[in-house]
Amino acid sequence: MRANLTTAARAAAAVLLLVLTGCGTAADADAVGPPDGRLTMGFSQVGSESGWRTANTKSIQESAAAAGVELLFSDAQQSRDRQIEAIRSFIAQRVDVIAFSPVVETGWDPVLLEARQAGIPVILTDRAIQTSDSSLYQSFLGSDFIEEGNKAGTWLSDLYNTAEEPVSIVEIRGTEDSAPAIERKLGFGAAIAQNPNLKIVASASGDFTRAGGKAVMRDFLASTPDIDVLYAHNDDMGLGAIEAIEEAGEVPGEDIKIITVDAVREGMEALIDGKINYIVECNPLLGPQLMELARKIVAGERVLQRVVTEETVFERSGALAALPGRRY
Ligand code: GYE
Repeated sequence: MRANLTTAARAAAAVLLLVLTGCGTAADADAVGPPDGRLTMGFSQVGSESGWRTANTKSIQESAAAAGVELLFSDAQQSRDRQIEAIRSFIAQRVDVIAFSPVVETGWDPVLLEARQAGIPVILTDRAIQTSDSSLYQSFLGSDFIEEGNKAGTWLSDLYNTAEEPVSIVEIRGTEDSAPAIERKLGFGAAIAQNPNLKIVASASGDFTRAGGKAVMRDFLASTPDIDVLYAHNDDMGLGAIEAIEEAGEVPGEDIKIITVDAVREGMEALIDGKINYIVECNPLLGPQLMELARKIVAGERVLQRVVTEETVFERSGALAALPGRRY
């Protein structure tokens, strides 16, 4: 269904969702806050695969400390099974609230039911899940990945709007079955469909890591003639691909135009150096909003079931102006 929704329809659906489910509160009647006043949060992180993730982890840890939240932090190294184990252990420790960034979209209902049965509210951060029962979590805080993909594709369509020849695009996707990989692909595909010259000629997953991006790009360069554009679902994979492109004797940013997502420091530096041409920002600094949501939920206050983070896009001039003030 997601694939067929227009932006307007999605916006309307989001408003409806807020009206219908904006009453998410803690899962059981006695959830009126921790007895000692100090809130304990179990947080299951995806891993440490990228610069974005490093900045996200730091934001969550620093915000917990600043908010006086006791944080039980667990790194799942990109494994759903390890995340489920971590969530079970948070339930066993009777934390006040569980937050997690789901590595993939599916497979969460059983453990979320266990959390509900234990009366522990759950917040999703960063990545969404597919579930038949969205009341299994109280709120989802994170980016609109379809919109991010759309921004990338729209920029490219405009860049080649007078092209008369086919433009060959290769795509390096994020982790298989993860929300950002699925949705960044969808949003990009919808936007480039406006320009019939733009064609994705190869697409593979680089698992959001630099090594993965490099390996995939090496394969593309060996198997796919005349690549014009690389669209990488994050900066790290783009940076790995740049190494492969340079090793093959081509000039990144010139021979092959490069678009990435995230806008972490090293990505922005490559944009300033002309090796990346365009970056769609994805904001990792979710910590302060997460702590605020947790506090409200545990206190039994109403929260929105969807909180979308604000983001922008960068070309070289914007990166030059923004980089000195950036924290990651
Ligand atoms: O873009 C990527 C990371 O889920 C938004 O995960 C996150 C993505 C981010 O590995 O760098």
